[in-house]
Amino acid sequence: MKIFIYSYLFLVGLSFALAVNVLAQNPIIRNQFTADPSARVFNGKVYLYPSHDIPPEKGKCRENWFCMEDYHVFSSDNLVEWTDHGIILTQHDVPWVDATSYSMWAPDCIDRNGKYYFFFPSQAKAGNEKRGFGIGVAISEKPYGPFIPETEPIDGVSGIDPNPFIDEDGQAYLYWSAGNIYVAKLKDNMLELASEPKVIENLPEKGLKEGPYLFKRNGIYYLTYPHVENKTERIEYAISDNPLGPFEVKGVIMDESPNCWTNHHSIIEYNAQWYLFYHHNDLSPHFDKNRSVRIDSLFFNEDGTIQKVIPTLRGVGITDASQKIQIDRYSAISKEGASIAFNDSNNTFEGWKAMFDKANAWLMYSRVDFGNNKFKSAIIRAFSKNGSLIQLTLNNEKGPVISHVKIPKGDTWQTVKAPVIRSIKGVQDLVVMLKNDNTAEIDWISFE
Ligand code: FUB
Repeated sequence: MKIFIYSYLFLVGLSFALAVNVLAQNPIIRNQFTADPSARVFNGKVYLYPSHDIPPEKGKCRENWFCMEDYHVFSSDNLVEWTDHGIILTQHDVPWVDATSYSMWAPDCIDRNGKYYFFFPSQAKAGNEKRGFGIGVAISEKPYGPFIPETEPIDGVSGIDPNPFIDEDGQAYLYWSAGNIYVAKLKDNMLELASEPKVIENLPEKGLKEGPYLFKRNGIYYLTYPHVENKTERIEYAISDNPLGPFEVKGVIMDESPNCWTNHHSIIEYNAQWYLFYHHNDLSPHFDKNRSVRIDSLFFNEDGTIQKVIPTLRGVGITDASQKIQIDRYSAISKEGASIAFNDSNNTFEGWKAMFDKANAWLMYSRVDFGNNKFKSAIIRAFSKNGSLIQLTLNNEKGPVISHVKIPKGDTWQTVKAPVIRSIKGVQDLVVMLKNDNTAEIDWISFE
């Protein structure tokens, strides 16, 4: 296979240059749009291979449609701090891809014999006999790239949303979608089909099905897929005792979500907990083709069926009390008087703030690690026109008070400090409550 040395050298440089840390709840990546998350555990770490949505520019992308030029990869060992390893592949690096199409849609990655195979769909160049969406493979020695693309897409496959799976006996399979969901065996080289593609039968007949993701647990093959049963996509699953089926539809993993037509997901087990990675348009509320990846925990029933996952803002993981605790990513909220809004609606990447406008309104943020009684002060970045009093408690709104923070009246944001008045140990839920009737806005809370 032809190797593109120049692309390789360029990507090596880029991978180092762009390695930065991002810290997040849901959505987990806050400095760019990310979608279609394929999460994988490689060498004890979680690697996330999402699509990279960008706002469609006139003359570049179709108006009001997906616009996707390249892929980044992210990694984490706690699901809270994510390292962006930079761009691993762009449409300009792939010989068969129409580099004016901005169609680098949902990818996935798998390892075999020390190599990482990155599967991605895109529009083939005009004149290519495999016009339309093809699925290509790019190979790397490392999970974070650089990835070297094959010169041609996989023969015999047309469609999107590739999902490779290797069974315990070493046989590899490729799932993908093109209205229906298809499967074929892959040869050991992971680059060619080893069987004729077949449509997976017994899935719902009506409504688009796409984004297949197959995993195996306790001998059961779970085929999970977004499906439009009503208006927008919801995530469903079917099970089988054979990766080629027949599958039996078992239920819904995540209901339709408001505002975002697509959902696309992956499911992994990491440190003895199962997680659902999925997307929503949190950072682009008025345009659902600019999406953001979220994570929530997923649980199985004893009989192997999957419990429905309710999307949360809080997401997963534990937040260190010395970090900026973004309480707008709350786990629970009072019935009245508390809400959230963007810090800057013209630049949603600035994140959110919590707003209180009624005495005793509160927000609860779960799983904050206070260590061993090491914090002496609470710090709040807040804004209050007429001055307000904020009370911090543990566990619930009536729980033990740990601090009272007086926010002086003012016309700008202020960072205010107040003493912690009791010993706090371990992982606790933090409750933030407004104690007077003046309004207050809070950007974040931290402890030192
Ligand atoms: O990201 C583009 C397309 O939207 C994906 O291929 C689908 O699964 C849907 O999420």
